[in-house]
Amino acid sequence: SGKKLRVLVDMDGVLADFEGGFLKKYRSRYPTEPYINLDDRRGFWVSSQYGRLRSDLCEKAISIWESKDFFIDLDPLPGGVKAVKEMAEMENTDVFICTSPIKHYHHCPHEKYAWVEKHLGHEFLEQVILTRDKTLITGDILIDDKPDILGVEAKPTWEHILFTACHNKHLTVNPSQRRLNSWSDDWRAILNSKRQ
Ligand code: DGP
Repeated sequence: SGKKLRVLVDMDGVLADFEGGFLKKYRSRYPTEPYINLDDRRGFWVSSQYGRLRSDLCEKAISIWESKDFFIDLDPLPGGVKAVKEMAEMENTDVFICTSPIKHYHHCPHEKYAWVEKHLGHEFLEQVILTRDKTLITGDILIDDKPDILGVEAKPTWEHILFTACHNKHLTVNPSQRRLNSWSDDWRAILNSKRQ
């Protein structure tokens, strides 16, 4: 009964393994440079933490995700593709992939569509929302690993569900903020809690 539930699902760090893909390509391109193990990642911005390690590593980190094939080569995170496909099949449920492309646009937007087509299927391209400001998008839930999702809209319609990632697992968030620890966690219960 009631209105359809609208679920917004982030891509990098939620469906696609940005952190793992980054570290693998960084170490392969810069085998003699220091790096940060995923267990030691702190803060959303990879380039900021690399810049604190050594200032020139900031731009070396950026060079990785600005390279061709970075985004298309990202592995799916465990259970994400299956969960999103199941969600899309649920009654009274609309699912959208809501992702912010990097501003170096030469490869990223194209490869994000290609990733969705490859892993979720051609029909799922209909569900893709590329935006740098997720507060403008209306929905009931936004599943995203970024702790602070800000934009021009001060009161977004969605409830942000923090998806646990290497960079946010140690964060003590606002006690009212709900988490999804992985795709093995009970995402169905979170969706059902928002239904009328
Ligand atoms: P989203 O997960 O949709 O909020 O998109 C954020 C994008 O930014 C995603 O592709 C990961 C990427 N990203 C991670 N760390 C950095 C960084 O230090 N600098 C920049 N420019 N982008 C980053």
